[in-house]
Amino acid sequence: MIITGTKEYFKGIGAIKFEGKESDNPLAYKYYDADRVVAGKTMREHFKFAMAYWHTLCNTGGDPFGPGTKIYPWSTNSDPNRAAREKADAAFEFITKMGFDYYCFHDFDLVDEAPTLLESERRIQKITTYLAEKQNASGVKLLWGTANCFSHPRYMNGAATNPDFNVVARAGAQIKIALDTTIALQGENYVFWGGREGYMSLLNTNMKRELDHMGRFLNMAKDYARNNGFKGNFFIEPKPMEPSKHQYDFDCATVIGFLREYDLDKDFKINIEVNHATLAQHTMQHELQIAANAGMLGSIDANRGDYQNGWDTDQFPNNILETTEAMLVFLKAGGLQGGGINFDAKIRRNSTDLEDIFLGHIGGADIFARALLIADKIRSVSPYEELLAKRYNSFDTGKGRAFESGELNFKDLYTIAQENGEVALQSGKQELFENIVNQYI
Ligand code: XLS
Ligand code: NI
Ligand code: NI
Repeated sequence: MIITGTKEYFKGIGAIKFEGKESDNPLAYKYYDADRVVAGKTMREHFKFAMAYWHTLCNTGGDPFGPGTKIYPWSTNSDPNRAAREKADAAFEFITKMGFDYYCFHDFDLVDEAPTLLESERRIQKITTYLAEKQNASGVKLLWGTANCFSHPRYMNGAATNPDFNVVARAGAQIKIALDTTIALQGENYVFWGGREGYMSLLNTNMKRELDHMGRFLNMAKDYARNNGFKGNFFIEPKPMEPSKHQYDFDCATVIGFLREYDLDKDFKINIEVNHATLAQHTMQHELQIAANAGMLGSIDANRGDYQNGWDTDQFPNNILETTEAMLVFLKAGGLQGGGINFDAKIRRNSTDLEDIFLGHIGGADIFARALLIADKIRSVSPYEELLAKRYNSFDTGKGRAFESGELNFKDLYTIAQENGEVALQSGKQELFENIVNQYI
């Protein structure tokens, strides 16, 4: 059901429907068929597609070389509380027209930050009440909430890792309010992306102390939320750099080590973003696999980077090969734990039609749907899984099996190798694996 406010913002665009790949209608899904069952679940259940408030409703396209190019018809009101309600109306109109079930936000995406903490809290409480009504009316849910502890100048040296305790306390207050908001809106998860938790120069940084502070801070946040009824997951979103030169949540492997060191691994999982993976010199599928290995594959921020220029360009996903390889890991891991697919992506600065916001999201949903169908086929009808298992079958029986179950000692390896003589080469068959993927695309 489409939910508009008093004003319809996306006039002329109705519900986006599945029409199949033969359709020429740009405002229709070609592959995302929400109720189609793939590998035992509907596409809707697999993905839990979410709209990101910040890119979709707040970002007007400014870059270091010029101001925003988009004039959005919502949030032009000079009263911040009214502007927030208009933005929420636009948000729910968009989400329900897309047929998505979820959204995500930072605290100050919802409403502009006020001059004082108290006034900010009041503004957030007001818009929270309004959002709760919109959620009830539409059935749309909050996938995750978070706090923007990186834009305001006070956080220039970090939030939880700031060398000044007073800034750490301020970040704590802000995150307490963001947690209250997430709990009030029955948010299913809460995200920490440490935009400025890191450093610009190690010369002026006590790294050990800053990491200890972050560990303590996250434990305090977790305890507060748990004591106030939050049952969902906490996610850390790794990113190696930008805006800091070096960020502490560098990549999945680093985050897992951190969570285990500070005793947070039972409550925290990982929110993995495509463009952050590539900034860390990894593929998305590598990051998903690392998280899955640790049982921490929580959620996905879907976008894509630019393979020529490198930075966090947050473009809508459209790389079928990359997404198919990601979906192979996704399916094998049994999907996401608590999270969903949040489009942390923005249309280009020169994409200035309101329709472009729809086109970006439709393309993103379609690429995931298509990749899921392909990955499911590869796994269920091609020889892929069998070929992969075959590479390891020397561990399934005999000495290999004894090794895996810990029944051999190091000297046993020596004896076995002496008896074997030179080993025969086993081809890795990479080209065959690649051809199978291509065949099913
Ligand atoms: C920025 C991050 C941010 C998080 C939420 O690079 O992706 O948008 O997802 O704070
Ligand atoms: Ni993100
Ligand atoms: Ni990002």
